[in-house]
Amino acid sequence: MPVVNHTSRDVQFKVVYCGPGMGGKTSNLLYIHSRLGADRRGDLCSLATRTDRTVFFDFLPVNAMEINGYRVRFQLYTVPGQACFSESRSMVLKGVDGVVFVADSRIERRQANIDAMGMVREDLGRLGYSLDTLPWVLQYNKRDLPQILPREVIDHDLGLSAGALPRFEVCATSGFNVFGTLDLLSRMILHRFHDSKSENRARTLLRKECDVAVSAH
Ligand SMILES: Nc1nc2c(ncn2[C@@H]2O[C@H](COP(=O)(O)OP(=O)(O)OP(=O)(O)O)[C@@H](O)[C@H]2O)c(=O)[nH]1
Ligand SMILES: [Mg+2]
Repeated sequence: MPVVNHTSRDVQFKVVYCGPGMGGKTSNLLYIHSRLGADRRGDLCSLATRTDRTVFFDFLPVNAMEINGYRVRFQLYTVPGQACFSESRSMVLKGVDGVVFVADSRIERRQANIDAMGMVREDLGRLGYSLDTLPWVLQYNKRDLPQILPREVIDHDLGLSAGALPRFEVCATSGFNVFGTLDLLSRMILHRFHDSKSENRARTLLRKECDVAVSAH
């Protein structure tokens, strides 16, 4: 659910990157942080172990645009992929407006993808959300590596039929399709916001501009 502040003229949407441990969630945020100028984003805040495993979340605020005096921001979070951090995931997912599921394309991570999708659905369900209604995008990450699963196998494993769900082949470390993912998801979130019944005033203000979303340039 977006946070709309009419006093500070601010609309904030929450985007959460989910998926298996070591799949590339933090790498997405690192790349976005490295490519946006300081006027377009805040500091990247990460809480990780010494081996760079996320234990609570990563957080990166991104300024998308200003419309009629309202600043639109996307708050990007990652959740830890490790099963033991379920509580962290639930806290971060509270109030989510859109999800990026970062699947790891490596053959040996096949079961990890399945488990992670199960956990995301469970974590969202506990909060009263569902991937059936939330805007979300699938990333097939690590497409630069040899020995990767065909996209169709990942789709099948995750229970996804051929359909309208947006999917991107990604290399999070080089940045391939990282902004493509965020740009599309932010458009989906803005369209949904426009169609929703709440926050009429901000909705009207954002209406004409909801095709302008997040890109690196
Ligand atoms: N070759 C390759 N390596 C990647 C890619 N994306 C991430 N990595 C590497 O995979 C490892 C894990 O990436 P992270 O971004 O830390 O993964 P994470 O999903 O945040 O992991 P957790 O915080 O443990 O849940 C790092 O060594 C990254 O450099 C990719 O597209 N290609
Ligand atoms: Mg991480």
